[in-house]
Amino acid sequence: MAILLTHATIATMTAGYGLIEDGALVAEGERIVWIGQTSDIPAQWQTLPAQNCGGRLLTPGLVDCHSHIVFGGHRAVEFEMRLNGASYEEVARAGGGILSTVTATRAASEAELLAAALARADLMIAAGATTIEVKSGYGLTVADELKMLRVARQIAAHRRLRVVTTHLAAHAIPPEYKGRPDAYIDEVAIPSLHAAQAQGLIDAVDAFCEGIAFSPAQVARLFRAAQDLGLPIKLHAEQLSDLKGAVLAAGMGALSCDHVEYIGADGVAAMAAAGTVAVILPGAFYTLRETRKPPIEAFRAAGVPMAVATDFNPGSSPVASLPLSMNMACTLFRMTPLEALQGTTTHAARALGLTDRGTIAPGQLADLCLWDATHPAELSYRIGATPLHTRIFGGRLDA
Ligand code: DI6
Ligand code: FE
Repeated sequence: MAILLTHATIATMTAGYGLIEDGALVAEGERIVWIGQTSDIPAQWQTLPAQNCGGRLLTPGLVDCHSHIVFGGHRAVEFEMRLNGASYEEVARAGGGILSTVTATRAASEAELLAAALARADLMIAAGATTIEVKSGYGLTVADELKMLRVARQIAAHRRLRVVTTHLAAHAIPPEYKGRPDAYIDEVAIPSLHAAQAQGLIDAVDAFCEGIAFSPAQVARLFRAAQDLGLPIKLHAEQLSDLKGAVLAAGMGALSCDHVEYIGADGVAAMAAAGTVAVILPGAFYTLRETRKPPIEAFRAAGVPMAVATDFNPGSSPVASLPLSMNMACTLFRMTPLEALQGTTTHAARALGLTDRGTIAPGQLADLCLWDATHPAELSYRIGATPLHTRIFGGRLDA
């Protein structure tokens, strides 16, 4: 099956926006086979029934490279606690936070988790996502981490969405391992990693390197086990303090370091040297009313590619929308609308180690978004309204 789109303003996202005015695109099967000017469509495709885009903006389908959408329950009560003055760390230390979601996730059946995750995936799709990353990390036993990962793997069978899964057993220390994080790494994190890889459930390995979670030495041990299995690594680094997780992760060749509000100059330099992507998560910054911003100017100056993601999770970032995250990245962090769109297309794909999406070019997957917009900056500019007109997934328009 082939499709022909005509009269689109195409942001190819190759070299800046890479705008093509009055552009046209042909996809055959899942792939883009031609792009150019509407006036230059090669004869072999001129007879295809054309979808006239009426000048609308066509971008790559958005890529959300950091989410935690498989979980039980919600955390609205904790939201209230924090508004009454408790910090995220205080809530976590009081047994709330991530651990309350762990209790709800352990109690939920696979079918319940899947139904809830699909409802969240629908929100992401409605805001323009065509690829999402989904992490485990609310099970914290071997069996419950595997349960979460099986659910994450099932999402793509039920929705027109590509899903990349990440093992995040090293997300928090469960009550039964309180004060024994090393034992948790040895008895749960590493065994669940081996089992998940053996069952084909994971594409990458992540950890939370923080005072309330795991030390760089513990993370390094897990990452060595990941690399022995041939899996790429990434890290929740420097979200609340500077433990030098980014120096560690970049030094081991990580795909990305995420959050990075508290990163130092050494971390930025290590990421630049390794080509590690900085994943900017303004939804968590906003929700936690953080004040320390990621060093956007330093990343820019060092040439560290920046991605923008939702971090969709029940505690620190209950947001499904990439365009809203782009708006926050611009308004809160002074990223430019071009950087924000690169952050949810080409750089987000790179953060997942993927080169077949995130730009519009022949050979790329025909995952695209057509927007009720004419300039790419409109995607970052609007607040709360998603101007998505039509999503194209694998060369087929959404119904
Ligand atoms: N940092 C975050 O922002 C999420 N995980 C993490 O390590 C929060 C997860 C949660 O609060 O449930
Ligand atoms: Fe996260």
